[in-house]
Amino acid sequence: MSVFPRPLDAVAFDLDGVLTDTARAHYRAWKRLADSLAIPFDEAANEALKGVDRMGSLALILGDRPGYDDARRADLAARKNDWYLEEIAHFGPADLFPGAREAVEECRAAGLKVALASASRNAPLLLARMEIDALFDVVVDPASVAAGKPAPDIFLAAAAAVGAAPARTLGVEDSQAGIVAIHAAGMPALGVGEPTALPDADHVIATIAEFRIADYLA
Ligand code: B16
Ligand code: MG
Repeated sequence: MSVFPRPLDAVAFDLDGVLTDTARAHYRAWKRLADSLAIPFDEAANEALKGVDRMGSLALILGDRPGYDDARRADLAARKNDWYLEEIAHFGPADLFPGAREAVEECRAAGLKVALASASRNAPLLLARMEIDALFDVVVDPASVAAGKPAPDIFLAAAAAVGAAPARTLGVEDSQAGIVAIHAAGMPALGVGEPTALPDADHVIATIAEFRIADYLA
C-alpha cells in the first residue's frame, strides 16, 4: 500500500541529480581524478558515489589501495573539487532541470516549508547561481551533521530546522544512499530517476518535471 497521499508540513529536496544535473559534473571531475591515478572508474561505478560526501566518495574510488594517507586524500579531494568548480563555473538558471523551480514554488504555494538536504558543500553557491536560493526556508550545512548519507542526519536536521516532524516531511532524492537516509530518518521517500536504481523509494518519478505536490499531500 502506498504511503501517499499523506499529511505533510515540509519537503526536503536533494540538489544534485534532483534539481540540476551536477551529478554529471561530479562524475567528470572524479573521472579526471581517477584517470590521473590510473584507477579504473566508469559511470556504473559512479552510481555508488551519488549522494555520498566528498571524502566518502574518494574512499570508494581508492578502495583498499595502499599509499593514500589522510594528507594525500585531502589533497586529492581538493583537486577534484577544483575540477568540479571548473565544471560548474558557468552554471546559471538555465542549468536547473525543467520543472525544478516550479516544484519548489508549488510546495511553497501549498503552504509547506522547503529545505535543501544536499551533501554538497557547494550547494549554497549553486543555489545562488541558479537563482533559487530565496525559495528555500533552510539550507542544511552538510559540515554541521555528524554522518553523511546513507545516515539520516542531514534529513533529520532539515526537518528540525523547519520545525516539521520527520513523518510529515517528504524527502526527494536521486540516489540510493539518499533514499536509505530518508527512510532512516522516518520520512517518506520520493525517488527521482530510474525505478530499478531506486528500489526502496516509496514512489519514483522519472524527472522533477513530473513532480506535483498534490500527488503526495492529503
Ligand atoms: P561536494 P547531493 C552530493 O550532492 C553529490 O550527489 C555527490 O556526488 C557529492 O560527492 C556530494 O554531494 C558532495 O559534494 O564535493 O560538492 O561537497 O546529491 O546530496 O545534493
Ligand atoms: Mg543527489
